[in-house]
Amino acid sequence: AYYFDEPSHTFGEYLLVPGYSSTDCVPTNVNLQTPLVKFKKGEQSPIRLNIPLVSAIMQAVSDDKMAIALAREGGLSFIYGSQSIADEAAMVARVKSYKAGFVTSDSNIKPDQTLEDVLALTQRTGHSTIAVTEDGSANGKLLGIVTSRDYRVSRMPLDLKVSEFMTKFEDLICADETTSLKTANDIIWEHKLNSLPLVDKQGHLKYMVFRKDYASHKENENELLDSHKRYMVGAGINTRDFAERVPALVEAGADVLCIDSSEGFTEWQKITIDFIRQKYGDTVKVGAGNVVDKEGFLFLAKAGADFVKVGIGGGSICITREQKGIGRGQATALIEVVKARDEYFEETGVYVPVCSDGGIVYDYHMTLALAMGADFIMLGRYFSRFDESPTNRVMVNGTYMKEYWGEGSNRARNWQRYDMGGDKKLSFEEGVDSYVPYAGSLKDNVTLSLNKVRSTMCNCGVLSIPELQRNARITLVSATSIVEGGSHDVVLKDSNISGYSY
Ligand code: MZP
Repeated sequence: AYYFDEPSHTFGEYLLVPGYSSTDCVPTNVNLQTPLVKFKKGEQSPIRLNIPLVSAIMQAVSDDKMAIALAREGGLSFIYGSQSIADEAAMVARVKSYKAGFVTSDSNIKPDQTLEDVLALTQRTGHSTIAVTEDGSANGKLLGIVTSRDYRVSRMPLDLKVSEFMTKFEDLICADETTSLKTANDIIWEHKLNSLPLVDKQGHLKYMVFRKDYASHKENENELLDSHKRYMVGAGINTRDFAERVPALVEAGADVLCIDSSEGFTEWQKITIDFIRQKYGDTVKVGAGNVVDKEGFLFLAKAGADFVKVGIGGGSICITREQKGIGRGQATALIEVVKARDEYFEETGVYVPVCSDGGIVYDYHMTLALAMGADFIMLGRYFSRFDESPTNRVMVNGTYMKEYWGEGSNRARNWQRYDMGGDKKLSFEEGVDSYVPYAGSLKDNVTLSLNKVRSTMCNCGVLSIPELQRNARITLVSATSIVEGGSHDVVLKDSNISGYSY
């Protein structure tokens, strides 16, 4: 047998050591954009995320509702594949048909009209206001009508800094459904929006007003000004029925696919990728995994994967390590795969993004995963706790919980995920059925978690994920210093107050 020199470690055994922070290092300046699929040196990834979070390919996590909520925040969901092809394709189609635009309050506007239609109409009729509805449809709950008192805003120069823009907020008056007049700022905070659209005299979308703590990067701004685009969505596939499933998902409009498997270093994955390349060339993007070492990464990168997912046995509901004795500490697996990705990039000029999948317990684990080189992070338990996850909210011993079960549990029976070419059934369980504490809305939680990530990045003196990957300084910690990291040697007055976020 071959013995690895080092024991394998988890995220909880590492800490980041702060670096020099200049006065520019403030959380609002942090850019969390990241590539999702492979690209050549000097080029940009054809699909990028505004935040480095994707939701797990699981029945208890990623349906169309979750996908819309997460896409709104700039991340992406992979709709679960352990359902019929027709049902999965229908979920994808529902996300794609959801319009992320804004509509006017004009009664001539029909629910199925696009933002372009609306703008054309406002141009013709000379409307000066735009209504913002909760779901972007004409029937949606009216959040507010934005107008400018004398259209002064349309004369503001485009290069105006967001901070300066904010001071001019009082010029903008808005009416909500109660028709009382409010400032744009009031509406933004009241409805927890990231931004509001502002229109010029002709009804053209001219500016976005951002929340004070919202990243003010030009790229973000531009992307939001194209915001009538449809939401992006991914979908899980397996190595058995890909010849039927892939065409249905592509037809439904999936932006990216991912082979969902507990073990990705297999010929089955290559056969699946080959099928996609033969049928669609590079136009259909597909990630592969999961792997935990250099060999696994190189195999999938050479097979043509658009990204590679890392992680075996670290998921919160996973008992693969107990059942089969395979796996590797998530941090060690990630560090080795990232090294292989960087060497592969040096040799071939092709950058294959790496996704760290599973095992995130504290918010700081997200920052650590990114610092260790992950381009984005897949989370199951984290998202399952929110209103938007597909599962029931139940009361257990006086506390609200959400159900969360593994794909390898008897409840999900996703045998294709654990398939090694045998019978079409789950031979034994590799996952559990569980509860997780209910945590409220996705938006509130993601905002809080990413505020922590941005803040830590500033402590490390970096303003982007690539900078974090290059400059982070990471230390292993001893078991004793892990104890030192929590509150210790005091009697807590309120047991809810601790470093533990969920
Ligand atoms: P976590 O975010 O809950 O820690 O982990 C989620 C990840 O666990 C998923 O993305 C998937 O890779 C993995 N998973 C899903 N089901 C099982 C199982 O039943 C599992 N064993 O390990």
